[in-house]
Amino acid sequence: MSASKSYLERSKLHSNPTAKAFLELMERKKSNLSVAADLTSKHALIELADKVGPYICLLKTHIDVVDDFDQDLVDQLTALAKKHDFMIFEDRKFADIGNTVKLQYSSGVYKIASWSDITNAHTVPGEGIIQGLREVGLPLNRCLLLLAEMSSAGTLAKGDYTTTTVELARKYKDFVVGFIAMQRYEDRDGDDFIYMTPGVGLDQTSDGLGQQWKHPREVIYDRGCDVIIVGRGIYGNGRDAAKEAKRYQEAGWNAYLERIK
Ligand code: 6AU
Repeated sequence: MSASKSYLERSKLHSNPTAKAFLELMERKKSNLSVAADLTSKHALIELADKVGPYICLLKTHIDVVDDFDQDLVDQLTALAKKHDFMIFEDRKFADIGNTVKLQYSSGVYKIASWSDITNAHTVPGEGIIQGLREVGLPLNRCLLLLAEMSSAGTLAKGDYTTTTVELARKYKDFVVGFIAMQRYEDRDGDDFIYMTPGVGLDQTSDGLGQQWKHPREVIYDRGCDVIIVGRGIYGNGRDAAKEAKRYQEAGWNAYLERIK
């Protein structure tokens, strides 16, 4: 079972080069924390990335909410990724037919494929969405997460939808390296997917808009997921982001050590 192995052991056997590098990075940095940097100004986003950089394995962006987006923002974020040793995940949640997502991933204002190591997609359109993204992403050594479940109340991503999404991931293992999920699924035929879980908070359980927050230990230890994705728990309500990031890093890492013991 991949859940009981260390990130380092898993990295040695992983066939996707980006997933391999990501698992190595997690072990090297002792971090399974991804910060969801949902900020609308370039300056604030860069400042947050620099503050939390030492504690994270992955910076998650919603680049289309930034009012003053420009190429310099991308250049600065990629420089910070080098400086602090983290990867970048643009949480684009692609959801269209293969041909359209190819254009959305490669082109337009954001040119996501040119800078984002990891991105994600819904499987509503069927496997064409994976094929389209894969044509763009694979030659650039990018990789994809599928949204198998969501953290929000009343989500429709459950049951057969989740099961079929996992089947699709198995079919395109060279490009699909994991899931946005609320729990780890059973491994089959040497599966080693990376499970990233949003909806994580130490101090609050909901936001009044459907988001549901769980404790890092519940996510990593009880539910067997690999990465905690934390947004407002770290930068919300005027919090000291560096201090909070350290707190979440420790909570996530201790739960992981307990799991692989
Ligand atoms: O910690 P929060 O609630 O401030 O931020 C959670 C982040 C947001 C959401 O867009 C994202 O996680 N998210 C996702 C992702 C990562 O795909 C899926 C989901 O089901 N729930 C969720 O909150 O940036």
